[in-house]
Amino acid sequence: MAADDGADRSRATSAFDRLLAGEPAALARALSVLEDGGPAADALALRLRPHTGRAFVVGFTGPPGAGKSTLIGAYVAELRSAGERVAVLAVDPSSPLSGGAVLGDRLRMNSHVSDPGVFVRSVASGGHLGGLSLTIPLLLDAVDAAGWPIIVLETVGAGQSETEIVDFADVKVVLNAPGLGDDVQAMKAGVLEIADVLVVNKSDLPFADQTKQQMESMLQLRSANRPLPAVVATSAVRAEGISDLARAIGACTANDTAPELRLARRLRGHLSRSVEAEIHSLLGRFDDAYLDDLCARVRTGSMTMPDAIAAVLAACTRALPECARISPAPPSR
Ligand SMILES: Nc1nc2c(ncn2[C@@H]2O[C@H](COP(=O)(O)OP(=O)(O)OP(=O)(O)O)[C@@H](O)[C@H]2O)c(=O)[nH]1
Ligand SMILES: [Mg+2]
Repeated sequence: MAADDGADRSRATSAFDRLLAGEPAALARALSVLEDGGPAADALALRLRPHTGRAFVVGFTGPPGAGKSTLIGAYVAELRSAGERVAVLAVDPSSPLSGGAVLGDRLRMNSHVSDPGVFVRSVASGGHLGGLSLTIPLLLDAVDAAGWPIIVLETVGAGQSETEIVDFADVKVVLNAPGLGDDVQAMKAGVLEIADVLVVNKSDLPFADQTKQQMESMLQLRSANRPLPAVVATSAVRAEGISDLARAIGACTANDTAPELRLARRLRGHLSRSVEAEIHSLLGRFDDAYLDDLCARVRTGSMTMPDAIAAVLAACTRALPECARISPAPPSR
C-alpha cells in the first residue's frame, strides 16, 4: 500500500485508489502502515496530503470511565439518523487492535459494526514511533482522504491527551460524570479552557445536577477572550440529551473556519508536536557535563538562563540531521 518503491507498483497504486474511493479495508490497511511508522508510513503520508482537508474532526476527551465511548456510540446513532456518514478513531490505552464485533463491543459501538456508513478503528496508545500525538494527525489524514466527512476522535483525558485533542480536533467535547472521585475539581483547568462543549454524562445518576453546577461555576475561571462553551447533560446509556449534544457540536461546526484553515491548524499542531519530540530526543543525547556546566554558569550569574537555553537550542540545530552524540564546546566565558 505504501510503497512507490518498486516491488509492486501497480498493486500499490490500486490500493491507494481504493483508499481514495473509500473502501474500508484499504483504509484499515493504510492506518496500519501509518501506525507502524518508518519509510512506508512517510511515503504514504506524503501521497495522502493532497487529498486531505475536507473532514471535520470532533474530539471527545474526559477521565477514564466518564462514558466517552458510550456517548460517542449514541452521538454516532444521532448522526446516522440524520443521514451523516461518520468515522471514529478511539485511542485505546489498554489493548492492541482487534476487529469486528469484539472491537465494536469494546468501543461500545456494536450496533454500528455492520453499518457501512460508520467506520470504527481503535488506536493502541502504546508502542507508537514518535508517540501518539505524532501518529494521530497522520491517521486523521488517511480517514480524511478516504472521504469520511466527520471524524470522531476519542482520547482519555490524562497526561498529554487533552492537549493532543486541542491540536487535532476542530470541536473539543470535554466530558465529566458524577461519581468519578473528585468530580469537577479533578478536571484540569487546561481541559476546561479548551472545551467547546462541556458534557455532564450519566445524568441518570444521583448528583449529576451538582456536577453540572460545579462545571458551570468552574467556567468563571476561564479566560474572558473565549466564548463560553455550551454545558450539556446527557445519559449515554438512556440516549437522553443526545440531540442537545449534537446541536451544541453543530453550532460549533457552523461557526468554524474554512476547510483549508482547519487543515492548516492540524498541520501546525503536527509540526509543533514533532519539533517538541525532536528536541526532547536530542536533549537526551547531550553530555551531562555540558548541561551541568551551563547550569553552573547560570547559578553563579556568569550566564543568563535565556542564554543557556539559546546555547542548547543552537547545539540542537547543529546536531540535525545527524544523530551523533551532542557534545558541543562549552560557550566562551
Ligand atoms: N449510569 C450510566 N452509566 C454510563 C453512562 N454512560 C456510560 N456509562 C457506563 O460507564 C462505564 C464506562 O463507559 P465507557 O463508555 O467505556 O467510558 P469511557 O470514558 O469510554 O472509558 P475509557 O475509554 O476506559 O476511558 C460503562 O459501564 C458504561 O456502561 C450513562 O450515561 N449513565
Ligand atoms: Mg472509551
